[in-house]
Amino acid sequence: MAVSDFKSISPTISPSLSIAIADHYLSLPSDQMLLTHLFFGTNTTQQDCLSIQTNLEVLDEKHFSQFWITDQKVEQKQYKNIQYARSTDLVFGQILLPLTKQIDFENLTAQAYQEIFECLHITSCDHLLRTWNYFPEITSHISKQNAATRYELFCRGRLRALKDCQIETNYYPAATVIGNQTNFLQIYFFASSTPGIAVENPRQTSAYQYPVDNEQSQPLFSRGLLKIWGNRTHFYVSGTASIVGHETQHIDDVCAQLNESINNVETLVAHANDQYQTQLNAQDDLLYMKVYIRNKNDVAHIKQVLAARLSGNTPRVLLQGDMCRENLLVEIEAFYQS
Ligand code: 3EB
Repeated sequence: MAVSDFKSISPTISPSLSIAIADHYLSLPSDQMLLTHLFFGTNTTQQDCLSIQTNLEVLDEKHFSQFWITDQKVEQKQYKNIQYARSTDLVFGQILLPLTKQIDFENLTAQAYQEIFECLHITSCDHLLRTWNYFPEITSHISKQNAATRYELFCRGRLRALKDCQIETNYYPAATVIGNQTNFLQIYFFASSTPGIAVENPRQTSAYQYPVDNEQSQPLFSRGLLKIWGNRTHFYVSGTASIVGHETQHIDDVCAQLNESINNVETLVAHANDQYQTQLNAQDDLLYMKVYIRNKNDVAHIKQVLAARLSGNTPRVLLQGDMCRENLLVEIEAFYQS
């Protein structure tokens, strides 16, 4: 969306919510407010709103920022370890917790999600729509005695907090979980006062039904979350990898993995349209695609696949990140807006 399009967002339907991709500072019309600014790479923070950096290396030398714009008045607040921005019907927040070698990562994750749910409760925005989760050593085993990886401990902590807090929704948010190279657990999240619609992918086993050794480590997320904001449709697609059923496909072939991941996203969009009478176009309504790449050497191959599969002007950002399964080389995240 061009910056000049902002004025066309209907202010009569409240709340309006629109995401713009830009590489520079934005000045908005007086009836529009920034809920948050998300940036990747070394872009500078935006001073007048909640400004969130994702500490993953950008592999295609481009600045990439998202601006979340609403017509509701926005306030910035803090709750325990959470910095958040809120309007009457929207909350965007971030929790950052330092890691130490001895830390119990399951407990830390449970604490983080507990604080998130408390924050949603006090803001009356109980419907968690989307989360992004980043932490180091995602596939490391915690100790020789413990077969669980950090990712599994993350899943257990998240599940425990979800069960304990008994939040009033009957679906899971869309989510991304990616390994970073920092010393922090970073979670940022988006919630609203009204529910969205969870969409599953007919090509994939629902993650909350994966066959797992321990049901306490079930990954609780939805493949995609559909949300109507007035005259706009948003579709938040979770981190999506080369998984069909519940099994990784195309081991050691990064191009085939990326093609399979895009097939998964396109199937999910078609399924959402079928089930909920939305009219999302899998190419034209794609606001951006984020691509998490395990090995930096794969960037040239990744770019070739993206050139073949996405329309030329769709913003994309390539980030170094680790997947939760060792055999996954790439994972994508899509955001639709129409
Ligand atoms: C997968 O499909 C890949 O645990 O919240 C992707 C997105 C993945 C979110 C999560 C995990 C999560 O299972 C991994």
